[in-house]
Amino acid sequence: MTLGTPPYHVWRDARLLTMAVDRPGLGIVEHGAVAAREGRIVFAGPQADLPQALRDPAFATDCAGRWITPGLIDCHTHLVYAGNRAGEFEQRLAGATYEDIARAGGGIFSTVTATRAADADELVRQTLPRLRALMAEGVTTVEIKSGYGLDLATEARQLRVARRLGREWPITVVTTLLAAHALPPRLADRAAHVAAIRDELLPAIAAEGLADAVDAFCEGIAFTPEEVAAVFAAARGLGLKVKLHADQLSNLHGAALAARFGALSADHLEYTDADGAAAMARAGTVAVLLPGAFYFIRETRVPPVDLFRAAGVPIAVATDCNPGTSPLTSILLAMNMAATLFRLTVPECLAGVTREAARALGRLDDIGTLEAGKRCDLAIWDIEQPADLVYRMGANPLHQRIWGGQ
Ligand code: DI6
Ligand code: FE
Repeated sequence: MTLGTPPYHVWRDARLLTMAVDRPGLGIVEHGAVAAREGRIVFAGPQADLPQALRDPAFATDCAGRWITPGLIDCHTHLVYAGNRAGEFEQRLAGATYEDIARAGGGIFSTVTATRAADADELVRQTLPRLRALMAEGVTTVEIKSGYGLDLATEARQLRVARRLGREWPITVVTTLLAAHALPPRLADRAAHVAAIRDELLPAIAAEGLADAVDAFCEGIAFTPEEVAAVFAAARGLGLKVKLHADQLSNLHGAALAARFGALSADHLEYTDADGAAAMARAGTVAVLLPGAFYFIRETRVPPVDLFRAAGVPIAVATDCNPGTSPLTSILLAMNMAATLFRLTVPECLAGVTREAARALGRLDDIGTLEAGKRCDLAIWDIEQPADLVYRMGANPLHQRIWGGQ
């Protein structure tokens, strides 16, 4: 079939934020059109350049000047879990810190207990409202981590549920194993636990094809850089990409550690120093900023955005949706927070939830920009200008969401 052979579909009379790598800034096209066939973009650009073969009005939608962006990408979430930590939120309001609660056996462990007790259907039931909230704001790809099981059976169940959500709902799900998220309470032998993750859990998850990447939490209250390195070496040995919760609460040089393993991304990064930023730039590791967690735990140290800019580190923005430190299911609010709290520019915020988020998932060849050859994942917006998407709080101007051309 040639380019224009029906069935194809054209969204015309639109304004495009193509986010294309080879265009300046946001890659704006004022009088634009996007055409798709078999779920792929075959044309995105000025309407005047639309090939004759794609001009049949029977296959066109008039967008009436609305803006089209690539479908949004939330590249860091812990969406699949059971239970509720609102009580812990109240404890923190009364003065307890996140670390106090974690050391007292609460925090992550209360979610682990609830998640271990929930079967797959129950996990789906509890996760769906969060997934729907993201989809309602134009999210077409979401990364979902495990990390609330800590044992093989539960980590595998979380990842199977994540994969199932991707099969049953019109959204692309990318999965990440986060077995090295927390050390189980009353752990007798720390070294044996890390060895079990490395030698048993990881190979089993990889053999079932449940994880697209491996993550870890490198922190004083979690895993040491040496322990993370052991897990990462095993992951790389199994052909899995890595990413890291790095330098969130202190500087354990997690950014540089992630870079050393060629990580897709290093995430949080409030305490990252210049050496860490330089190492990330050399490795092409994306900085994933998570302003929801920064806000929710009332962190005061902001990630070194100027260092990332100066070093040329790509910057993405995500919700970090999780029950303990970022109960946030709005990617639009995450952009507003990244601008307000971290001083990202509007183009940086928009790139952070499209092109750079795709890069953070290792999927830039498939999603993240409006360019011929990519999946036709679109968000169509009732806005006057791109800044409206970042500026508002609590508004949802999504007009329509297209996933794989549908
Ligand atoms: N960093 C975080 O902010 C979350 N996990 C992590 O590694 C917190 C997870 C939780 O408290 O449930
Ligand atoms: Fe996280």
